[in-house]
Amino acid sequence: MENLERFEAYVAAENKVEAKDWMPDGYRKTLIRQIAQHAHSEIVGMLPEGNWITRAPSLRRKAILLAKVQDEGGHGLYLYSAAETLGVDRDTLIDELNTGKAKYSSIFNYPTLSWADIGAIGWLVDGAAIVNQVSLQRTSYGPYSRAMIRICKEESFHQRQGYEIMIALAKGTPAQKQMAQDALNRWWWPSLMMFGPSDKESAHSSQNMTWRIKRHSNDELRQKFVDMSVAQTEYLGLTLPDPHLKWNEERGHYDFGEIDWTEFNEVVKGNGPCNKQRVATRKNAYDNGAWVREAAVAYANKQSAKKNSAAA
Ligand code: BYC
Repeated sequence: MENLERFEAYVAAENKVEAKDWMPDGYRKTLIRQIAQHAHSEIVGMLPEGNWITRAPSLRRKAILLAKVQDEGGHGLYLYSAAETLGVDRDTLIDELNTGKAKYSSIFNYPTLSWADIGAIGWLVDGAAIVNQVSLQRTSYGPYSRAMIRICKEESFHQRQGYEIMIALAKGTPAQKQMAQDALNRWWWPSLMMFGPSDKESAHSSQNMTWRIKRHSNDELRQKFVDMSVAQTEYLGLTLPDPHLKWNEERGHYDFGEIDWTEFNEVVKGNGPCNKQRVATRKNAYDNGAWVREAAVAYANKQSAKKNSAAA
């Protein structure tokens, strides 16, 4: 049996591929692409929320938001480590992000204009991320799958903290309810875009589903997210900004309006409201942190020199 055939039978039987196993070049390449984009999304995802840490409305809210943003940094680290097991080094990946070559999720190129946006991000953005990532826990590449299991545990806490903010606002004063509705209006459509292009347009889905990297298509996951969000919105007493949203008895799902794919493509190409600001902020943070990296390397070198001279 050829390597490729054996590999495909192995993943089709729900076995996990590990770093040292033989894998097709295309499998390695697409995994590096997806995991790196995911890692970048986690650390760029810290920025819109980080914007509100100093302005959180109470100490409790500030402590929770700080913990959440720190979790995203941790998710980035798990994912960069998973990518490194495939033979790419972290400096290369970070360089691609800092020079604007790498992709990361479109969602993080929108601004956070009010405190309600922090609620909407937790509820919708982390909510959409969970729908996608729960399915990725069963991805065929072992290190990615294990990172996903840890990440999903934290994401569900993130989703609940966002929904709790939305409850407080939606059940608060009329002005607070209006803030919540405004945030929902602005974040709903970009959240649906997180699942990627429609199945007809998705370049990687078919191959990656055969290799069990992706377990569900972009449209399947998007539909699942829409279906679960409707009842959550009703509970809040808010309205989803989609006049075409309607239960379809025959399909057993909600029908919904067309996504603005022109907007999606522009944001992915780098022309969203905050793309330039996000990349510049990451690059500054990296440049300003150079002394920390140098100090850490110098310390590690000193420790190993000490060990070597003690052994000699
Ligand atoms: N934004 O063939 P397709 C999070 C790109 S959550 C930008 O369907 P694939 C977080 C795609 O990369 C967000 N680009 O691709 C949550 C491809 O470009 P290239 C991160 C997008 O890979 C809360 C092209 O379009 N989650 O981190 O089969 C707080 C064609 O697409 C987007 C993940 O990354 C987009 N929305 O499917 C903090 C989950 N959608 O590479 C952080 C892991 C598509 O050919 N990733 N593109 O140039 C995935 O599950 C899949 O990569 C996707 C796309 C479903 C996103």
